[in-house]
Amino acid sequence: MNIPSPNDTRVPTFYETPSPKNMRGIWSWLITYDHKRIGLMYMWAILGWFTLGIVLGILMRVELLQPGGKFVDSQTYNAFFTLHGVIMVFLFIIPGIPAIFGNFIMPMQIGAEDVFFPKINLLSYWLYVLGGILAIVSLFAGGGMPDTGWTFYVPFSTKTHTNVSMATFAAFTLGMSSILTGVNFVTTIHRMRPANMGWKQIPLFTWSLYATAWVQILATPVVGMTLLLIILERAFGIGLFDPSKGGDPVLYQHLFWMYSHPAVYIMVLPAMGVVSDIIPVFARKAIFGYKAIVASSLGIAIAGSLVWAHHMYTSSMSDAAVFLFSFLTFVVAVPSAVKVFNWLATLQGGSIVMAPPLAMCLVFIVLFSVGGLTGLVLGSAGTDVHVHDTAFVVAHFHFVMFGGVGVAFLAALYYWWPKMFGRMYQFKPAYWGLGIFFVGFNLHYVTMFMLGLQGMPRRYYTYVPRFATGNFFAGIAGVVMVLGLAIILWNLIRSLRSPVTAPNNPWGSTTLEWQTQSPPPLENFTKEPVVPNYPYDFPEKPDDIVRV
Ligand code: CU1
Repeated sequence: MNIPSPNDTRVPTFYETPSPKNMRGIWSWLITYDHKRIGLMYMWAILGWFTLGIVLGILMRVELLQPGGKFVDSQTYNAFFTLHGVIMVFLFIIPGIPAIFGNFIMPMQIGAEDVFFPKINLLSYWLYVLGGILAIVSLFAGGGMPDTGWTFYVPFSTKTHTNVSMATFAAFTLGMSSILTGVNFVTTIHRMRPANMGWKQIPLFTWSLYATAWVQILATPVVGMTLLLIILERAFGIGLFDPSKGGDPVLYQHLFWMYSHPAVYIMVLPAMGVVSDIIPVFARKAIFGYKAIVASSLGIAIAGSLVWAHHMYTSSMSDAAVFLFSFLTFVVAVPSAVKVFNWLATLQGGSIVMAPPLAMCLVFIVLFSVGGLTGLVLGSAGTDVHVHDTAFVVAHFHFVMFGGVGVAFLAALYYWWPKMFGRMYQFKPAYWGLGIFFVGFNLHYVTMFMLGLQGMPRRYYTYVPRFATGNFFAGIAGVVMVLGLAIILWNLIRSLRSPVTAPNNPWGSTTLEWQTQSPPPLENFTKEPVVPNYPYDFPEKPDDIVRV
C-alpha cells in the first residue's frame, strides 16, 4: 500500500511495515502477529457477517409483510431466524467491539506495543474464521439448515434431523476463540502497562474490556461444554436431558443461560466502555465518577452472572427461585443506571462539541435506556409471563443488543476510524445516516413492542390477520433503518479512497492511542507515550478539534 505522507516527521505505518518476517502481500496479513492487523482482519470479517445477518433479518421481515407465509415455507423461515440469531450473536455482537477495537486500540491505550500473547491472538482469529466457516457449512451440508433458534433448546435440538451438531460445534469453536481473547486481554492489561500507569490511570474502555475478559474466561467454558453435550446426545443418546432416561430438559436451559445471560454483558460492557471514552472527549470535561464507572463495570460482571434463570420463569421453576432471580435481575439494573447517570452528568455543564461519535453516543443512551427499562418488564415475573415468547421480547433485546451494543459499535467506528485508517470521513452523510437509522429503528422496534403486547408470538412464519397492519409497518420501517445503516457504512468505507489526512489526534482526546500518528507505526509508538495522571483531563477551550 502506498500512502502519501502529509508531513516529513511521519514514520512508516503498520500498513507499510509487514510482519512478522517482513513478508509482503496477503501472507503478511494472514500470518501476522500485529494486534492492529489482526483487529482489521476481524473488522472486515465481522462487517461481512453483519451484512449477512442483516440480509437474513430483511428476509424475515419480507416473509412477515403479510400473513399466510407467501414468500417462503415455515421450515425456511425457521432457518432464517436461527441463522440470523447465530450470526448476529456469535459472529457479530459478541466479538464485535472486543475483537476489533480491543485488539486495535486497547494495547495502544495502555502504551503497549502489542498484546501479551501475539501468536495466541492470531490463533483466536483463525478459530473465529473456522467457526464461521463451520456455521456456513452447516447450512449447505446435507440434512437441512438448522431450525432450532440460536438457543438450541432441548428436546427439539436433540431430535431434529437438521445440521444442529455442526452448528453447535461452530458455536463451540467461536467460544474457544472468545476464551483465548479473554485470557490475552487480562494478561495484557496486567502485564503490559508502563510502570507509571496505575489502575486508576487506565482508560475506561480498557477497564470495560478487563471486566469483559473475566466473564469470557469464566462463563464461556460453560456454554462450550453444554453445546458439546448436545452433540453427544445427538450422537449417542445418553439421556442427560431426557426424562425417560432420568435426565431433565430444564437442566439444559440452566446450563445454556448460565453463559448466555453473562454473554449479554460480554456484549454490553465493551459498548459502555466505548461510550465512557467518547463522551468526556466531546464534553471537554473529565468523566463524572471515574471510580463509579469502573466499580459498576465490575459490579455488572459479577451481578450479571447471577441472574440467568430470568429467561426461565415459564419453565416451571419453584416460586422461590422465580422470586430470587427476579430480585437479582433488578439488582443488575442499578450499576447499569449508575453508568447512564454518569454519562449524563459528564455532559451536564460541559463545553459540548458536536461530532458524529458523540451524536452516535447520544443515540446509544436513548436506545439503551429504552432497552434497559423494558427489560424490567421482563425481569418482573408477573409481567414477563404475559409477554413471554412474544414480539415484545424480540423488540426488547434488539433495543439492548442493536440499539445499545450495535450503536456503540458504530460510535467506535466513528471515533477511531481516523486513527485506524488515517482518513477523516464526511460528517454530513455521517449525521444523515445516523438520523435515518434512528427514525427507522424506533418505528421498527416500537411497533414490535406494541405487537408483542397485543400477543403477536415470535418465531412463527405467519400470524393471524389482525397483526397484519403492524407487521407491514414494521417491515417498511426496518427497510428505512437498514438504509440509514447503509449510508453510515458506505460513508466510512468511501473515505478509504481519499488520501491520508487525519491528524494524529483529531478529537483532542487525552488517552494514549492518540499520542501516536494515524495510522500508527508497527509497534505503535516511536517515543514513549506520556501517561497523564488522570486519563480524562481536558483543556478548557476546545481549540484543538478538527471540524470537517
Ligand atoms: Cu438474561
